[in-house]
Amino acid sequence: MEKTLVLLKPSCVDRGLIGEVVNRLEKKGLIICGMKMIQLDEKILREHYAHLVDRPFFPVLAAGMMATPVVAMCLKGLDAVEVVRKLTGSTNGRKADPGTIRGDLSMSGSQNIIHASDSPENAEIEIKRFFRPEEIFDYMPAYLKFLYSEDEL
Ligand code: IDP
Ligand code: MG
Repeated sequence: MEKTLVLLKPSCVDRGLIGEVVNRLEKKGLIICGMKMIQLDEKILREHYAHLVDRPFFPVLAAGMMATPVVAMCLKGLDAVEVVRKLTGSTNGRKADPGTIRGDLSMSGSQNIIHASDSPENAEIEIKRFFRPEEIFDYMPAYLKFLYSEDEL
């Protein structure tokens, strides 16, 4: 089953929205296979946001991501990467569709609640960036046969 990496950003943690976002992901049927709170630093953020390091907003982004600890989650499901990106919504909370996490919970293009891997390849890299192998738990929930039909599994 495909895995993806989510970070609940300081905008989520500080505003007391961890439960709200975890609830949405759980209710959708994503299986939580790793979850922990961590304090990010400049080094890991330069790696994680390598595609943005040269952008003028990077210092503000990095400071925002270090403002509180974040919650890192590894989620599992069929097409988990695409499903979580859809639940997440587009980058700017003011433009994200209502019904999405960002569209419902954020007013910002930077303080936008959640990070979600954008491809299965990046998900693998990002899961390794934030979790040691022994922190990922590959169990299957008892309700699996009610979450998917037999021919999907
Ligand atoms: P994504 O989170 O929707 O995948 P990316 O382009 O990968 O968007 O950007 C990573 C993060 O960098 C965004 O979630 C947001 O927090 C921040 N960011 C992206 N573009 C801007 C911008 O133009 N201004 C300020 N922050 C930005
Ligand atoms: Mg991205």
